[in-house]
Amino acid sequence: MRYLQKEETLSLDEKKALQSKRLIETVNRVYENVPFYRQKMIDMGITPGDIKSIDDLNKLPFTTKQDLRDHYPYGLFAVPMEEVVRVHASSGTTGRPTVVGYTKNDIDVWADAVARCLTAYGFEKGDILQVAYGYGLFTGGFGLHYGAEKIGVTVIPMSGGNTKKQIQLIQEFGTTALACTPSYALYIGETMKNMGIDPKSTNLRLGVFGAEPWTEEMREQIEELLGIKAMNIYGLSEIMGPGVAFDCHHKDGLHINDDLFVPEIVNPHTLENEPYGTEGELVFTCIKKEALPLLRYRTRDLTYLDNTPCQCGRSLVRMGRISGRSDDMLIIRGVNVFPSQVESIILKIAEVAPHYVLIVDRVNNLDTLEVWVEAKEGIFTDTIKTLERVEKQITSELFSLLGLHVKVKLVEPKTIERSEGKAKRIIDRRQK
Ligand code: DLL
Repeated sequence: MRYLQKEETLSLDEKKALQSKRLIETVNRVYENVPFYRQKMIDMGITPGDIKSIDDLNKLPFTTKQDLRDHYPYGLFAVPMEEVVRVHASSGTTGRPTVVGYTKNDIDVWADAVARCLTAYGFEKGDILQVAYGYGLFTGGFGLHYGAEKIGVTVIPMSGGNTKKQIQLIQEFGTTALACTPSYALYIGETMKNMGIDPKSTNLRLGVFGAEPWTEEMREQIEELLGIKAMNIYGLSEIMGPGVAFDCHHKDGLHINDDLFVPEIVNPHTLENEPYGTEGELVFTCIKKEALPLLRYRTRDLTYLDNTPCQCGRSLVRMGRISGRSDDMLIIRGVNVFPSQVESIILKIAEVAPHYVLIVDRVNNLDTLEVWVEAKEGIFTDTIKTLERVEKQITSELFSLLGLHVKVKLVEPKTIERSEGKAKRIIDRRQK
C-alpha cells in the first residue's frame, strides 16, 4: 500500500520538471517577500530569472541556523502573519530558539509527508499509534499526530515522559505502534521489564523512531527488546519537522520526500557540492513551503545521497543514516569522533547494556575522552577479571575503529541517566 504514489514513483525527467517548476516559484516568492533573500541574491549578482531549472540550485545562497536567529522570530517568513496558522520552535542549546511557521496548506503538506512515511512502514487502518514525542513547540508530537490521522490511524496523543503511564496505555489501550526517540523506546522497554511485564506480550508491532542519531545496532536491540519492527523517521523543524525522510522495509537508507525538499550534500569547509555516495553536510531547499521556504538550509547533519533504485520501487532519492551532527563531532587529539561510532561498537558487546555516555575533558591542555558504558545486570557481581576483560575488549575495538586510545569505564546498571526525548550522549567538562 502506498500513499501519494505518483510523487513517490516519478521518472527522473518527471521529477526534474516538477522540482524545477517548484523551485522557480519558490525563488520568485522569496525574492518578492523575504528581504533577507532578496538582499543576498542582489549581493551575489543574481535575479530569480537566473534560476531556470533545478540544475541552477547551487547558484542560490545558503541559509544557516544563525540566519534564523538573526531574524528572530518571524523575519524569514514569506507570508503575512495572518496566513500563519501554527508556529513551532526548537530550543537549541545556546541562544534564542529558532521559530518556524506554517500556513494551512503547509500543515496539510506536512501531514501528507508523514502519511507517506507511515504507509511505507506498513501502517494500516486499525493501527493504534501512541505518540510519545513531545507535543508543544517541538515538531515531533504534532507532526506524527496529523500524519497518522490523515491515513485513518487511531492516535493516542500521550506526549513524552510519564513512563509508567506510557506503559499502562500500551497495555490497556491496545497500542500497536509507538512513536518516540529510539533512546526513549529503550527506556520504555527496560522499564516494562523491571515491572515484570514482557514487552513482547503487548500488541506493539511497529516503532517510528527518530529525532536523534541512532545506529543499525540500536535498531536491532530495540526490535529484539520490544518485539517490533523499528522504522527510522528523519526531519528537522527548520525544514518542516518529522517526515522529511523515512526508510522502507528494505532498510537500505532513507527515502527523501524530494518533490517537497530537494537535498544536496556539500563539503562543509568549501561548500562545494559533493557527488552521490560521498559523505558531507546535508542541505535542503524547501520547494513547496509557503510560510518558511528556506533555500539551501545547512542542516549540520552528515550523510551521503544515493540515487540507485530501491527495491521498493520508490524513485525518491535516498540518504544514508545520519552518522552524526557536525556540532556533535569531537576532535580528540586530532581524531574526529562521533557518538554513533562508539554506539556501533558497544552495542555489539554482549556484557553491556545499550546505555552510554562520552565524557570529554581537558587535562594539561589535551582533550581526553572517556566512554562510560553500563554493564548488564550480573556482570558487576562477577570477578573483577570479567570487568577488565570487557573494558579491554571495548578499548581495543574502539582503537581499531578510531585509531585512538579511549578510556572505557564499565559502570553499574541503571547509573546512566535515561532519556524521555533526545538523549544527551556527550558530557563536556572542558572549561569553555
Ligand atoms: O527532531 C524532528 C523530528 C521529530 C524528527 C520526530 C523525527 C521524529 P529538531 O528538533 O529540529 O526536529 O531536530 C532536528 O534531529 O537535524 C538531526 O540532527 C536529528 N534527527 C532527526 N531525525 C533523525 C534521525 C526533529 N532519524 C535534528 N536520525 C536533525 C538521526 C535525526 N538524526
